[in-house]
Amino acid sequence: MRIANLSVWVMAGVVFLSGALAGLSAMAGEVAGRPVDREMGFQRAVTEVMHDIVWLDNFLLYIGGAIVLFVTLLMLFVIVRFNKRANPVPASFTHNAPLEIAWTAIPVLILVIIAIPSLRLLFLQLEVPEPDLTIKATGSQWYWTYEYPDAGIEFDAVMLEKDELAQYGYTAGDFLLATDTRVVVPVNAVVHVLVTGSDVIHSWAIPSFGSKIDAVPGRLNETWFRAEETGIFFGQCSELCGMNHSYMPIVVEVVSQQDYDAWVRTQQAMNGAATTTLAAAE
Ligand SMILES: [Cu+2]
Repeated sequence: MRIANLSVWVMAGVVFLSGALAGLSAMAGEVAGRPVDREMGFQRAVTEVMHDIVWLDNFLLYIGGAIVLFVTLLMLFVIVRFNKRANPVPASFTHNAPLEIAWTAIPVLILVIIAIPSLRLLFLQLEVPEPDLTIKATGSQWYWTYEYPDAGIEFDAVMLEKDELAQYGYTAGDFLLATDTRVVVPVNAVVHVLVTGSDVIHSWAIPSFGSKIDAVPGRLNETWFRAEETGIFFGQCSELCGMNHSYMPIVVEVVSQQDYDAWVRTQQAMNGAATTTLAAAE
């Protein structure tokens, strides 16, 4: 009777906690592309990879929760049922073949169940689909350089200081996330990102895209994303790279195809102007 009461309370507690956590992540899920005050879960996902990462995380949470609940109930049962007072003369057997087979086979089965979606996600992240657009991101102490090899565009993205934010259309809350230039990509396009470092190891990471790949000097890493909605998405260098590691954020602006084409033309005109000026100066 006492045990039954206890398990009801434990189960009520677990249900309450999971409800509260789900509520919190739903609350934080209104905004995509940036961290939010009191956020508990992930930033809202806008790519297939990130949707799958969130799903896998929840899936593992439920499996882990069920195991914790099971072990806790088992321990409580043993404490109450087999203490010295309740069970003064203990049994003396040492083996139980069916039980031993079960406690080996069931964990193996659980690991297999976890491995299937994990490997599926790993291959989804690592196998880059036919790209619509390729961008090269080079990490340097302490800014990122972006190249669009097909369009002949190249620029640096440097973090904005507090007093520069308004001038670039950002608010005070964007400090440490906003940069002077942005990576611009079309919505629903497969963007192939080549990532390298020029000095030390950096890491190009955008939480809402589920993209995170090390930028290693002398090595070309690759990742990809296909953003499902337009907007501005923030990320940060995610490999300790030195004194100003936290001052080299990443900004990706996802726009419509027409806006992207217009942006490319503007950038090409600016680059062209710069080249002409240089040539004139020589
Ligand atoms: Cu860095």
